[in-house]
Amino acid sequence: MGTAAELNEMILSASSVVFFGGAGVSVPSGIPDFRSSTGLYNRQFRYPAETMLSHSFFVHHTEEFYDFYRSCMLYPDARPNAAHLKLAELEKAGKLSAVVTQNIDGLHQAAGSRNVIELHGSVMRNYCTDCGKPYPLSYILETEGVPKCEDCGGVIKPDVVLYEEPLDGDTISNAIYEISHCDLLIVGGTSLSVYPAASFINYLPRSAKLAIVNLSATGADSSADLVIKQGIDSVFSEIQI
Ligand code: CNA
Repeated sequence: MGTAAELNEMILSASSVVFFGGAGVSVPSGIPDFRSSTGLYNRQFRYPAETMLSHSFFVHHTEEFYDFYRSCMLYPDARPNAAHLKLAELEKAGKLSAVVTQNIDGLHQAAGSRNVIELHGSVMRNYCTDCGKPYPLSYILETEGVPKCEDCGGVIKPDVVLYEEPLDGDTISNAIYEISHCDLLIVGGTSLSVYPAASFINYLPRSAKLAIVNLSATGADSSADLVIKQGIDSVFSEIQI
């Protein structure tokens, strides 16, 4: 099994690193992932979590969507952990060109990362589905039931990609551009089971290296140059540049 020291060597030898991450990155910050034993998909709700996070559920059961969303998807007190902070440091040092994330929690930006490509949107942004007026996360937290637009009364929707919804085209292009121009891709805290996001790592050039930091096995382990099955925060806290 790979070690943080080996990852450190790979980072030092690389000239352009991209990080591709998922919910596991924020688990040490206290935000549950989906597919771990403690994840949301293993908890009992009236409807399956995947159903409640679908576009049709948002449209037809908006009140229940917001019950689930406020209680299980919003963590306003969560703070960046060692992984978020080290990635921001690597970018500042000119080593890392982008963080491509499936996360919606805004913790990479809170840690200081600038080029964050959010494949699935962000809970920080919300908008009126009728007039488009933007609303901050605080508006969702301060209101009860279905949040409505102050100007037109329209239903407000989080700028989060729900199941059945397409990913934004420019965001896909940016992610693919960054991955296809790096010489080291670090994949971390993701089961690589949500598509199309997981397929973007296939744009990594053949000459580039692939490192995976994930507690459980992923479908890309066999093609990786390094696989570390440890907590992502402890691995990144050992990286020194
Ligand atoms: P997932 O399918 O739940 O997989 C998470 C992976 O992280 C699993 O393979 C775990 O083994 C691994 N993992 C958990 N804890 C750690 C840790 N401390 N160190 C290393 N690895 C760990 O989540 P994915 O991101 O792969 O799936 C994509 C979904 C999850 C996206 O659509 C996200 O929007 C969604 N999601 C995001 C958040 C968030 O923004 N923080 C939280 C929950 C779900």
